[in-house]
Amino acid sequence: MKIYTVGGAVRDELLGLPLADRDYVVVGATPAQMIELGFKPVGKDFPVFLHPETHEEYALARTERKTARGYRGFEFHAAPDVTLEQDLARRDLTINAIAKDETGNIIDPFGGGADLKARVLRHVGPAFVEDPVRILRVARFAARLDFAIAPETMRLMREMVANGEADALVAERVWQELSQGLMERQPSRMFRTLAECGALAVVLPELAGQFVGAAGKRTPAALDAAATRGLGLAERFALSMIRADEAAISALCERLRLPQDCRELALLAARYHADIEKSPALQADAVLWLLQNTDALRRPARFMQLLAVCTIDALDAAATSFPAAERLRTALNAAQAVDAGAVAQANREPQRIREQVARARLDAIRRALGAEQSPTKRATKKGKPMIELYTWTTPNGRKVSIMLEELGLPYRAHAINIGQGDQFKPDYVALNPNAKIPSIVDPDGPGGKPYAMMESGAILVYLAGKTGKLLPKSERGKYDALQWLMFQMGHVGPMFGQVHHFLRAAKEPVPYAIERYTKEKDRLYGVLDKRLARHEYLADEYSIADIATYPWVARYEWHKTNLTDFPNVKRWFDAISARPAVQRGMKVPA
Ligand SMILES: N[C@@H](CCC(=O)N[C@@H](CS)C(=O)NCC(=O)O)C(=O)O
Repeated sequence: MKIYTVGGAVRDELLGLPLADRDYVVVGATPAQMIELGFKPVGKDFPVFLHPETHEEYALARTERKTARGYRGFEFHAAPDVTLEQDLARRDLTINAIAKDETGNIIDPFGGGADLKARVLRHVGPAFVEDPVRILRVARFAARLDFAIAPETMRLMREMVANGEADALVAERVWQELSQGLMERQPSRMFRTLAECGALAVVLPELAGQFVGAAGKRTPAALDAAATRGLGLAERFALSMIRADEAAISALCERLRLPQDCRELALLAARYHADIEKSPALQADAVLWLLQNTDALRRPARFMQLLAVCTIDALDAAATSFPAAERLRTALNAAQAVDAGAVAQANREPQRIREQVARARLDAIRRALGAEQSPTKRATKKGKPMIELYTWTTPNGRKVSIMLEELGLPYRAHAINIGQGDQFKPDYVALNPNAKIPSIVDPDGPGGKPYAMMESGAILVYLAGKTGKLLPKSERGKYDALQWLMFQMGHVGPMFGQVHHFLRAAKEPVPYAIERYTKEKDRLYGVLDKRLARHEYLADEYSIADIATYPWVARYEWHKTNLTDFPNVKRWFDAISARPAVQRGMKVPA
């Protein structure tokens, strides 16, 4: 019986790298002999034993025969007559097929030593194509060692992809290799190698877009910078998909069964990195909004990970400071320092506790960030273009003032008193052919030219498009929001409006109309309540659908609704009422 050290331990020793686990091959032994020597059998598919004292792995020399597609489709043959060379021949790369005997002699039948010197990853033999995991392993070794890939090996990898061999890769093996590769010194090399052989588009199609075009320059550099700075796996994975669609991130996480922390951070980074990057320009209320939406107050450690991801994304490896992260850390510290328990105790109206805590946090952030002026004033000083809003103290008007406040866009409100007939004046009808409020004029409209708009729903969609905010970024989320926005425009607004008219403004009581529209209004509350029982907001995240619906529900006393009859609507209503921007928007025009 002869024992050899093999694989990574020999390779790394020759490279002068620190030693990880040692693996051994035993030639000329039977399982019974191993057990007699006190080794513990552990291999399920082929004979592997643990040393009785060191617990290191000792495998009997074996050969392999391909029997089916995929990395499981092998039959093993282990017997005392299998030679060391035969065992080494079944390995993937020459640099992994070097052995060392007990006296320190190197056995290198495939030229692994020369390839180590030349810094080349080269396959051992034609059997390489039999295991698709090898494509991922080569890519991972490229990330680890920064070796070139031998052209003949790259050719084989391309053939494997073209033959559909890579389709047989199972999820857990993909993530196992991907996660190890991400933690290597130069993760970008893994993705470049996979892209070069065509495997990226097949095995990780959701990621492929991140390594071409403009993203293709930024993502690899950011990943390598993350490695230089020693960031963790969740951060590196988030960086690899930071510019991907949220639906693509979810699909990849689902398919490869990624750990929750990786999934959560990747989704947060994709959704909020642009806001975080722009955050130095945000007012205190928008900063609080950002902290709340990223759940920073409850999960500060995860928020720090998010800031680390955004910092790397915004910088190249050499730069050291990212003021946005500094400012958000300051804001988070200030908000965390607010004693929510004390605020709650000092409050006589329990239903207002959330609002009061939010206000206390806002004040703390404002103080910590230094006194800030309102967006309107700031913009005026700097001479930025201002949106003109023509509105009145009604739900349709308030949708737009809330939206403008949420966005922090500079605007000027003009009161169009619809009770006095201002909406019919020719100047106004020139802006809004339907003679209703609200309307806006954006001096910096499409193509940089002034643009006038009517219809509150369309205005909300326009402002969301202009700023990239308050309309979910995922395809699904966007259409969810648009459905509920249309539901508000087509049902909630018109029907609640009829109830208000017949209960408060009709020249004579019309019981039939009151009954008809009240019933319909209650039915609509039921629809909203059901939706909100399963979703925090109408489209999962706070959006223009909520902004459109909120001011109509805020008139619950006008249409004689007891919100406690619709507990989910009430929960949603209270949450939105606590938003400082909503409170400001509801007071426009003053
Ligand atoms: N669908 C329009 C409805 C606008 C609308 O009905 N506005 C009402 C105030 S909430 C109005 O201007 N009423 C004056 C009138 O009818 O003469 C929108 O959402 O913008």
